[in-house]
Amino acid sequence: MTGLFITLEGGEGAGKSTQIARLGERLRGLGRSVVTTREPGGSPRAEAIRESILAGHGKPFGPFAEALMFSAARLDHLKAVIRPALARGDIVLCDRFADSTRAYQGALGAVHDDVLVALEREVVGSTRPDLTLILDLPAEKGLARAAARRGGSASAPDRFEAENLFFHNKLRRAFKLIAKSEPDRCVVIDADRGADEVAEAIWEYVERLLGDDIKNDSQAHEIKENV
Ligand code: Z5A
Repeated sequence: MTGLFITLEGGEGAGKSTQIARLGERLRGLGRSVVTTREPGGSPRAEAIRESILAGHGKPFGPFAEALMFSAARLDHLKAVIRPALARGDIVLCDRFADSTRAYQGALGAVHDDVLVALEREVVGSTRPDLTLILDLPAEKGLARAAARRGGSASAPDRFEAENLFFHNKLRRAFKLIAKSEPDRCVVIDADRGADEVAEAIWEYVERLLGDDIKNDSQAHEIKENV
């Protein structure tokens, strides 16, 4: 058994955290070891960088500096969490990864492609996702969901939630372009429907990725449960 690396991407409030929790539960129910994690963050040092970025401390330095901050967090996250988990044969489910740098700092921040490609090569190396699920939703709906979750005006939007609708529509297009450019790795999931339906659509792709592996695991798990 080898580890598998699955990432979820998309705009604000698309449902990534919701779906990662569900997918993790489903896979664990089949007896698989699952690590659910997120970016920026996922390790203590990367979480410290997350706090700083989302508080907007990187913004005055510009998108390139922010790309470096996300990359520094990613370096630690990969070393401390993702690579050890994959080496153990676990399934790693990660809420955002390098495609978010491509979309936010690249397409929106206008950091040049060549720079981001070089950065990604250095930071990510060969630890590329096996599958990337891009949750797609009209920007207005995602922002409304994120606002509802914050509870109206109870807490302020973070650094990126505070951007305008133009930004979020452009973001949506950027993720679709990434999916188009790497169709073997990426799939676009319609996230504008109930959470159960989204979960089923995601499961179809995950099941396909796991192939016979999951069928064998599932049977072995049933046998173990029944003895
Ligand atoms: N960023 C970057 O610029 N560069 C990078 O390299 C990386 C990240 C890695 C991290 O924020 C920010 O960093 C992010 C990009 C940037 N921008 N922002 N903001 P974050 O991790 O705090 O936030 P997020 O990644 O955007 O996630 P989110 O806003 O928490 O949304 P979500 O995880 O996709 O959605 P959710 O929490 O699962 O759902 C949102 C609400 O909708 C919640 O109340 C749910 O109960 C509800 N929900 C979920 N699914 C449904 C369905 N299907 N129907 C109805 N309601 C639903």
